[in-house]
Amino acid sequence: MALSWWQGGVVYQVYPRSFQDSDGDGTGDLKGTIARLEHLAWLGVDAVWLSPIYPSPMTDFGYDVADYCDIDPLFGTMADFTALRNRARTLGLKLILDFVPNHTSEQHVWFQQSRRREAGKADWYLWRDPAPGGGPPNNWLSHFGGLAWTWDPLREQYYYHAFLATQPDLNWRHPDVRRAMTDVLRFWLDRGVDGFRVDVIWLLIKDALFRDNPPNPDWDGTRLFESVLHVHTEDQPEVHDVIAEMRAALDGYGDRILIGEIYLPVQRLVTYYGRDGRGVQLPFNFHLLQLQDWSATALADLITRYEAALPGGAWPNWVLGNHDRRRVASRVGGAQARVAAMLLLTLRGTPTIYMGEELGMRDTPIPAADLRDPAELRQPGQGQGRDPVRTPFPWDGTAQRGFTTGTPWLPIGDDTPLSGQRDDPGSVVSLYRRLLALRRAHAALSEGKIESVTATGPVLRYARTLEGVRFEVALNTGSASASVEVPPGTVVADTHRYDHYDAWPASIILQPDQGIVVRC
Ligand code: TEU
Repeated sequence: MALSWWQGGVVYQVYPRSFQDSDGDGTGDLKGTIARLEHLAWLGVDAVWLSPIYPSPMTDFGYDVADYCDIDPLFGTMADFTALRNRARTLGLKLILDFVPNHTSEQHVWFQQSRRREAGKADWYLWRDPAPGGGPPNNWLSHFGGLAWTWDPLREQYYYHAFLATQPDLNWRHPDVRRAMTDVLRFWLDRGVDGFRVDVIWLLIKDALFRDNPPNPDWDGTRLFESVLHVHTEDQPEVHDVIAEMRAALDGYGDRILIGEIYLPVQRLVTYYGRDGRGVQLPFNFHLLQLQDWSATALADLITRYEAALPGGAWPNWVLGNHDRRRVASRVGGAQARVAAMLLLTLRGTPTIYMGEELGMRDTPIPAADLRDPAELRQPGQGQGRDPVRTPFPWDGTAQRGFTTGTPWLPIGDDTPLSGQRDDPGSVVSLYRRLLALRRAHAALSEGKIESVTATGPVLRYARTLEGVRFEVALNTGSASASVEVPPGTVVADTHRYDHYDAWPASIILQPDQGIVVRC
């Protein structure tokens, strides 16, 4: 079957603040990103997703949008955006923007009008009177700690914010809000954007009766946000109606996509493909990223459960990291990160690579004085901090790793820079390039079936097949060697070697943390 670009291709997430600075202010920008897009083409990915670049007070680093239809001066201008789009096209890269529809910045004109009950926007946000006995309307909590309600002395009501008080939630039950936000999609579609990663799409609709969330019986008493079960503030049935309206905005623009950010169990996650496939084409599958037990058994179970849960015609996807979660090399260790890369790039479905994964980047320790992330500053010591996963990309061995000529907005880690890996066939980036090239060369890997998913001791096995072509993948998730039986064939990828070699019919001994792909 002819795959769409977002099915056969590989997505690469750029966190623009940390990718490349062009003007020496220590923060990445669009001109810098343009200068580095060649890296993505060299690596062999097919689409670039940019975290938000819109005007923003940056209280949540751009996820507090003050104007959905412009570029923040920190990153550049609309002309820079156009240049970036054109450069991406020249390099054969699709362009995906981050769309942040759940909430705006409190500095957005819409919120200022709403708090003054002006311009028909009185109900564009979630305003409530105090509870009968005074205080917040209910017990809803912020992802970033504390209550999700803030009193506005001007309007003399509380407003709801799932995140910071500077990020008031829009009222997605209001048709004018939905209309305004689909206009935003068309604004960028008209300017050549190929798709959107939709921020917190599973949170868009809240309970119409504003009922208290029930207590979490398993709460361990640490993070307040986990003290309740968020049954009235996420995954509401009506959300699929508003997603279908978003999806409809893409109609008429050709092969454009929505990727939904959704942190839900598999059985709920797959409902976001929507009724009759009118949901998002790719509900982000974060289950590799969240897997606590990185073992062959747990991985085999996850792959099997996810594949079985997919509705007919739904296209899978896999992710190892993003700008909010610990880096995979820090979660599973540097050696296993190579195995994780082979897993990500040989599973069935669209992979998304988070910038720096291809270098084996680890979480960067951040001195307390340099912490920037409100998720950490408001919940200190609770493992919510994201600064360590957002540090600048190390391009070369110069003082600031080629990222900036100024002082970087976050400290730069000690990972081996690209310049130290490019020409080393045994490096992590060379492994990524080989695996990406293998995917691109063989439809069995980009679109083939996945079958025979098994775990034998520490070894995860599965096959990818299409029209008589078969690849066997064997991944040793353990720290001891393990023998595996593979059919006669050629090892075409190996986490520990970069040449092709014969796979004998007898058993192969996989070294600890070794993975192989055999063309049978
Ligand atoms: O993250 C939403 C989300 O999943 C939160 O739980 C997030 O993981 C947060 O880091 C919790 O500490 C999206 C964006 O990816 C994130 O960067 C934003 O801060 C957030 O929404 C608000 O827009």
